[in-house]
Amino acid sequence: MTSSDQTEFDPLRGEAIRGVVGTYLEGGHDGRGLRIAIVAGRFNGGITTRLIDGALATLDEAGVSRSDVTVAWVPGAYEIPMMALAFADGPFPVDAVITLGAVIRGDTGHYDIVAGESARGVQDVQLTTGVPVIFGVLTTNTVEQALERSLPDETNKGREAALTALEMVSLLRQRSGR
Ligand code: INI
Repeated sequence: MTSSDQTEFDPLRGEAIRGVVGTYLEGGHDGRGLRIAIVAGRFNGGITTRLIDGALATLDEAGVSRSDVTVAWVPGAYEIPMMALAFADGPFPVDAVITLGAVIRGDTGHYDIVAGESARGVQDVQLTTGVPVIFGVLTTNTVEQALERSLPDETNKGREAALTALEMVSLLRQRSGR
């Protein structure tokens, strides 16, 4: 048995738990009818664009209409929470916000501040508004690591962020009885 055998979620174990509790919730990935905002940092924009590509392809697969998707560029990861708040709490709130960015340690002396404040702000927005705001901001040591996490395949972190958005919307709707 490898360590990933032991650490990865096993659906069979999940089903066993479903059978022994009163209520068991799991989020789905049906995006039909959902309104989604993508807030992307222009800093390291070559990476961010690759993350947007991954997110859009995944939203397409899930049935989200492109006309229900808004993409907003902000200067960098530090500005992401402010724009996310505008989408989560504005006059026409979306169902979920996907934040995408790239903070690369090698390029910045204030890596910890930019990365940390971006993450903290995103969490603040989702907890204060109740709208899921997904943290798809890469925080890496090198450009190579950022490129590797934004490949045009199943491992793309923008794709992962989009799936997380769909799952959280689904879970929160089940919890609220919608
Ligand atoms: N913004 C990023 O998104 N990634 C970075 O790696 C980065 N670096 O290296 O500094 C970065 N800085 C800009 C920051 O997000 C703000 O836009 C800027 O500080 C103005 O508030």
